[in-house]
Amino acid sequence: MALPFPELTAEEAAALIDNGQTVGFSGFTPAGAAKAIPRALAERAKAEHKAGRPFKLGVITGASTGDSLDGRLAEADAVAWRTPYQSNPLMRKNINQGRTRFFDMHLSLLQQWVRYGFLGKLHFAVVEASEVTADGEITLTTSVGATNTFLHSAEKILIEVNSHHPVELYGLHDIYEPADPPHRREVPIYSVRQRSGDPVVKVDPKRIAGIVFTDESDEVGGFKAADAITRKIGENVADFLAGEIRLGRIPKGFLPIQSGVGNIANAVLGAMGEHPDIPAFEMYSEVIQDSVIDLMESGRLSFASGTSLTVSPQILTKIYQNLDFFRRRMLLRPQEISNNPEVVRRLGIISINTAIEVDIFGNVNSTHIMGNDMMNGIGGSGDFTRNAYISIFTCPSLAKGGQITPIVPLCSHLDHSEHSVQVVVTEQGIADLRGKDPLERSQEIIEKCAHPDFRDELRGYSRDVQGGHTPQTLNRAFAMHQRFLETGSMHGVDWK
Ligand code: 0RQ
Repeated sequence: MALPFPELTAEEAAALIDNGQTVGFSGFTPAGAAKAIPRALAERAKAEHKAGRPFKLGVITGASTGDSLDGRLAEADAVAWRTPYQSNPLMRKNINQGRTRFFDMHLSLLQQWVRYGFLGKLHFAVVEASEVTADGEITLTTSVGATNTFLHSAEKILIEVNSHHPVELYGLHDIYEPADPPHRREVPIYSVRQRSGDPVVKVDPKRIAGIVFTDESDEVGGFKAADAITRKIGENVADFLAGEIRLGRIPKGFLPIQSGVGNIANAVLGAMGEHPDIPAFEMYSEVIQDSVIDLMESGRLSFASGTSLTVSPQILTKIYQNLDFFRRRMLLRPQEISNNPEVVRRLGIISINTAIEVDIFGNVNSTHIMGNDMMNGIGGSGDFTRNAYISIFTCPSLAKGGQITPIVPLCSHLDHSEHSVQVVVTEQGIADLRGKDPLERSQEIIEKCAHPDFRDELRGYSRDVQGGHTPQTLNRAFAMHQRFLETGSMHGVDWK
């Protein structure tokens, strides 16, 4: 039956959106991101700019997206402001050069901020779907992210119905949107596998301004194979967790895992899958990535709850060919539920995220390079870290060809404070910070996690400090960063 909505080209859809408006796009990582309409918006922006007219939008998504969204819009300089997370090189450049205002948000807060009106009026929701019905029931594709809230809050809706994704995706999603205070109740999730919502997002069909039919795959890149460093970091995390089971500090049946994105996270999951003392486990996380699927097939991972299925195209094909098998082992929730602090604390989730810098007292910088430049954003790392059963941060002990130590005297930007960070792991070893005061923490981190080439320099930093609770010297705290900015290396600081 033909749908009662205008069928538009991407260009016609883009023409409905005006300069200065705010758009909520589907997409959490490139998974499930709108593609055709943002590309057309970028072309529109270029044409408007050429004609001497302004054209910039407020852009909200679930998290990062792919080239068609962040890449093209950044290239066209079409983004006035952006939240909550991005990882595209062109978008990053615009942010760091001041062309796009970016505010970095905990991902679990985004949906309620949109509902509360903290981000102003949401003019359009532009979302990808695998199916939409005449009465406004929308089945999403490879992510939920914040899409259900965009659909509920926007004045008008544009939908890319993407036939690359089978309509059999119905049932993969669990859409639960909490009431807002003062009416909010507890989130009714008491186990990783529990469903508490609907398989579809329901909207008033009158708000659907048009549909664009497409057929294109997600723009998810592959992962680098684990190298010796990432493999060793993974093994150290797995050894630490196996030790905690042995000591009776983690239940024998294990607890759900949250794992960040990227190559280290992939290697950590791989090492956990191979460890003989870690039982088959569950994930309550944000992103379901390639390594998760491998572990599911080998029986090492029994269930994964996330908000996006961020897998490479060949893995997605495999999932679609065997959807019954995978649907019994995974589900996708909105990001305010996948990252919900209440649920993280209740389920006892073990969080594992990656740091750019860790200081010798256990503070973590996840977002900034040398204090100034934004990398990607805090993402979900804070949602999980602050509320985890055990919070772990990983990083290599050297960066930039050995000229930088990610273990520093004081972080050049703070995302996770010493109060939330419990364990730090590099390829050198494991620093367990629980129950340790600042002096003990600094010794633990330097001796177990720092690279041997930098240990003496780091020891030198607090050597002469007398008294006080935290051995910190304010006028020398950034001497290693300063040295790098002046010479291209953190080596050679004279502490006198
Ligand atoms: O630079 O790309 O120019 O080589 O930073 O570092 O080692 O490739 O690590 O890709 O895993 O990213 C923290 C950014 C790590 C990521 C971060 C340079 C390094 C390289 C990237 P190049 P790697 P990864 C929940 C979890 C925040 C969000 C989060 C992230 C580049 O994990 O965005 O945790 N996390 N989400 O060379 C200067 C240092 C450096 C440094 C590394 N100390 N100084 N440069 N680099 N350390 C999931 C979601 O929220 C989606």
